[in-house]
Amino acid sequence: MATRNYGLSNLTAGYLFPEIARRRREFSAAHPDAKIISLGIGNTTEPLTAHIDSGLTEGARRLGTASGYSGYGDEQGLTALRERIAAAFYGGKIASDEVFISDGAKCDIGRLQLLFGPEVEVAVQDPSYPVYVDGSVLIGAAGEWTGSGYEGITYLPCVAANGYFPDLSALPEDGIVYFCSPNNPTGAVATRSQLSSLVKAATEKGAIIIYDAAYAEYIRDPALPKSIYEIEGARSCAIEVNSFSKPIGFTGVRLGWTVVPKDLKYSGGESVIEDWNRICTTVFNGASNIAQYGGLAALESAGLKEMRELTDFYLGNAAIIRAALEGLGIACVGGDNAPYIWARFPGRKSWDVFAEILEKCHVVTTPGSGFGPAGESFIRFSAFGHRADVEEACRRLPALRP
Ligand code: PGU
Repeated sequence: MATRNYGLSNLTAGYLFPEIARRRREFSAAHPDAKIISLGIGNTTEPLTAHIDSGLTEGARRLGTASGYSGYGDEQGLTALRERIAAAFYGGKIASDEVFISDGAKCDIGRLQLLFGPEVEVAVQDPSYPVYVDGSVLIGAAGEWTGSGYEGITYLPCVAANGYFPDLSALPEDGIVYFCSPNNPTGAVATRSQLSSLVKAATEKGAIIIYDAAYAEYIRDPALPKSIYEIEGARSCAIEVNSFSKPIGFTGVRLGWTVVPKDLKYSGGESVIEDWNRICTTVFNGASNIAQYGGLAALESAGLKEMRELTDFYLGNAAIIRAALEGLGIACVGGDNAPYIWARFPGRKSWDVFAEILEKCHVVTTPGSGFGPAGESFIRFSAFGHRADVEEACRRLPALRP
């Protein structure tokens, strides 16, 4: 019999979000009348906006014509979309042939790990999106589970005491560091000077930054950077991953992109972009052409306006949730430049608070410990939801009072 990939058996539990869904189903089965509201997984809820929808439907219709049909396309994506992304988000800092279109940020995060292999040293913000650690475990780069984390992963605590920005002195030599801003789950956005210190530390240590900007379009403070490439020196130490999921509701449509600058080299001097091109052409066959037509529409002026309105809507939800929590005396951060609120329940276990909120309020949340050891005693509230559901969930939250 074929043997199992050790990385799979080395995972400590199921992936966080299916586990939450399982607990929700269990509760639902025991309480069939409960009207459960999900503020758990960050999944978009509002319909596609008109202009972007017309880009998608027009793209699909074109496939039904002799002149408009297309099959496999360039694995790197439509040239027009690569050009539009370079122009809309990177203001001259990135060339269109450094933009690789994908079927989403999560899928690219998985494939990016192929660049580095099992020997690479990995650092993550703690807490952070669980795919960085779980993906590292899968490729055998995480070492053994110690009971509170993986021995081969450098956890960089991002907590109130350090303003949710890590101490970078622990960054491993010649390793990789996953950095997400706005951060999932804390909602913290790194400032320009903080990102400059990250680029400086990575350059000094020979580390490559994998910068996840999936929530960049939620940034409202104009002083905060939306891309790592706004920082001098980032072209030679950073890869950036991004997505259409959260800004335009393409969580189900599936479309994202990754930027790999030509200046980026491994410690041995080899070109990273050439390897990324090799990976994309070998184990990826390009993003859906229909999705890419939707992406093109999103980056026209009408689409960009819709993107702003949609992200404003979810940020409106975030403000409602944060006000409700603070009204109950629960300390929280986030929600102003990100669609997540990070709420603190001192002295409690995250999964216990998760269970209490589900039982008393019939609201699904995400336990902070699922994002790393420093997430213990926190709960993440997602702002993705219909307005009426968010308001109803907030009306129920006072049941949490002891
Ligand atoms: N990057 C970050 C930081 C994310 O939070 C998410 C989704 C993604 C990437 C995924 O982007 P795609 O382009 O759609 O692949 N995070 C959600 C959904 C959970 C999940 O497993 O992806 C969340 O609730 O954290």
